[in-house]
Amino acid sequence: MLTLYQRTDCPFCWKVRIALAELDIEYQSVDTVLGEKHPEVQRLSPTGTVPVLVDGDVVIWESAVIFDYLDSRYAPEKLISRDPAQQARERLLHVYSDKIVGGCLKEIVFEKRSKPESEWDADRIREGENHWHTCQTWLQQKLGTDPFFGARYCATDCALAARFGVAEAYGAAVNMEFPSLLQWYKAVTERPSWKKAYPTSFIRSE
Ligand SMILES: N[C@@H](CCC(=O)N[C@@H](CS)C(=O)NCC(=O)O)C(=O)O
Repeated sequence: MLTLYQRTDCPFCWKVRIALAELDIEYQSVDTVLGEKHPEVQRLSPTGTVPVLVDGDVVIWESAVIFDYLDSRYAPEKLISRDPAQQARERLLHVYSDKIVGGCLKEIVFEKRSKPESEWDADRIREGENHWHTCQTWLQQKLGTDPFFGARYCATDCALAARFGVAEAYGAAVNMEFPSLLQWYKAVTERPSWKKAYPTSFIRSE
């Protein structure tokens, strides 16, 4: 059986769990906690980060490569298009999700989870929210009137669903200002994979 080393609220781990659920792949989970130098993760991964997927003697410590592996090993073309131009479009949006969306949400999440509300840096949160607004404007334009970010539900939808889920959990949920994104979020959260992969908890300051 596959083993996923992960942290429940980590968006990189969350998107992998969504993909595993979408592909109906069974796995066992080894949960780590924030800041912990989990000995197995340190041994398996040169970056020391989660997620790490172990499948027999195959060890993968980078989420994008986990998606590639799951696709070619277990479910070809289910989450990754084989059309070169379409695949490139989907991959770029996936990179945007990891780097740009991840970057601005980090400002909000790190601030809100690290200290009590009375000590939050309002300027930092506002800056993150403004940046998040810009991201949503850009993403809505990319989505247009399509139901999903790929030609059909794809790896990018898994990645963005987890990011939007983090935003929601930290008070920055998509709203009526972005009707197409809202409709997309409703569609991805109604899929069985959403419930199966949803984090067991989010970090909050005492
Ligand atoms: N590029 C990596 C990024 C993974 C990453 O940054 N994981 C974070 C959690 S969200 C991590 O493990 N940080 C170290 C820690 O939590 O101790 C990937 O896509 O897998």
